[in-house]
Amino acid sequence: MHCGPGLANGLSLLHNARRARVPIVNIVGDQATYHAPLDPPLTTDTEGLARPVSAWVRRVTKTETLGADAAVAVQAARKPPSGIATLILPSDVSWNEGGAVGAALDVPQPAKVASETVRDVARVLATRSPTLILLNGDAVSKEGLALAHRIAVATGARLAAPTFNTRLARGRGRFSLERVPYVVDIAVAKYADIKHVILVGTGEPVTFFAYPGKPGIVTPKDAKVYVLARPENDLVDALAQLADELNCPEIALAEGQRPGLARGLVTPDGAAATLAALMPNHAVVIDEGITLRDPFFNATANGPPHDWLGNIGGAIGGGLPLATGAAIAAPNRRVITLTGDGSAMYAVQALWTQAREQLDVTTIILSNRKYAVLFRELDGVGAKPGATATDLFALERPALDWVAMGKSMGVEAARADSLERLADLLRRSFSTAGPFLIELPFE
Ligand SMILES: Cc1ncc(C[n+]2csc(CCOP(=O)(O)OP(=O)(O)O)c2C)c(N)n1
Repeated sequence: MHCGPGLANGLSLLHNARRARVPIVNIVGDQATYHAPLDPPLTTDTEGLARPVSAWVRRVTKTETLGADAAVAVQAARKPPSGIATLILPSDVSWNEGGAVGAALDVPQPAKVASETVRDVARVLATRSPTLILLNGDAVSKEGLALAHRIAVATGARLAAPTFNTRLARGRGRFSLERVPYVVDIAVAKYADIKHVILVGTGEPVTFFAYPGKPGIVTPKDAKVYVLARPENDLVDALAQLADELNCPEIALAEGQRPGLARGLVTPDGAAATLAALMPNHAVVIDEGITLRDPFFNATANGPPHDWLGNIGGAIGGGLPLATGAAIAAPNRRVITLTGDGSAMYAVQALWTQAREQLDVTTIILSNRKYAVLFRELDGVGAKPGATATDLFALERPALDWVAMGKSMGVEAARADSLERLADLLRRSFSTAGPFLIELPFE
């Protein structure tokens, strides 16, 4: 990143990466050591900007130590539960002679959970009183999910992922998992009978915002909370230990029916079924669908195997850049981005990177031409939108032309006004290398 202001430009999405515990070494080039005191225009408190999103921050001061400092940055980023290591690199430190390659440093393995903790949690589950097991991180990998389902079947416990997940293994061959509903009243009603909550790599189910007169945690106040494992622990091992402790039998995976193609007018359920019917094996789905995300999540549960990457930090605009990163990291997998039209505007230049790098990304713009969720949020606090709020949350004055937007950045793009057309465009994109954008209008 380019000095403090360049870092500032990325902060909201680095916030998401921090919340998702993504290991990142973030190199911020900065003014030369002897130039900074002259107060040139890009001078700012770079460390101060970096700190809230970083697990580790260091300004390199000597060329001789640069290699070793970089090795510490890699180690800091990967140390469980992993995070962002920011390495600030003044230009003279970088251009001077005398740099040396630093030796790679050991990265500790995630700590295993103590057997007493496993026994305590097993005792709770053995009572068979209504229990919710909340899972995230590696606990929602294919392996983690299989273990969690064994435990659930043997004990009658219910399973859920938080409303927003870092990366969830889904589709054929994986046990499915529901998410804690976003809407407070729905979530509260769903978990009203829960007596125990067991946390595996996540925190309690906190609502996105406060709402007057409503709880901030959706499980009942008197439910007892137990931590089986923290994010920095070996979560799959913790579940394996628990399954052993409870002698949970092996279970078979019951496969659901893959949705078929839907026809006619574009509806959320129809579009979701069409995507589930056509998506290729081992796709990576990026979920920034905001108010339209649930139908896609539900329909794809019985689709081919895929990974589902959510926006765990809540800062919108991460969808297109996250897709760009995923496509670079997994070049043999199709990346499918589901994004609200409002969210897609925040870092729309990621499309240009996708074109430049010829990344296999299919972007589906869920174009409802408004910030729909903000109307729901207003309703949640008991406010009625007046003319100003209604106008402010509308994305219609002027309307966004997503086909032109994609093409202007070198991404082939088309609009799907029917589900048949959506199916045609998806087929075309999935069988052609490089990025493609589909504008999908919703009422
Ligand atoms: C960085 C950031 N800015 C603003 C917000 C507030 N915000 C949350 S959702 C949203 C609008 C999303 O609109 P869109 O992507 O079109 O989805 P829709 O609500 O229409 O489904 C806004 C502005 C936020 N969460 N993060």
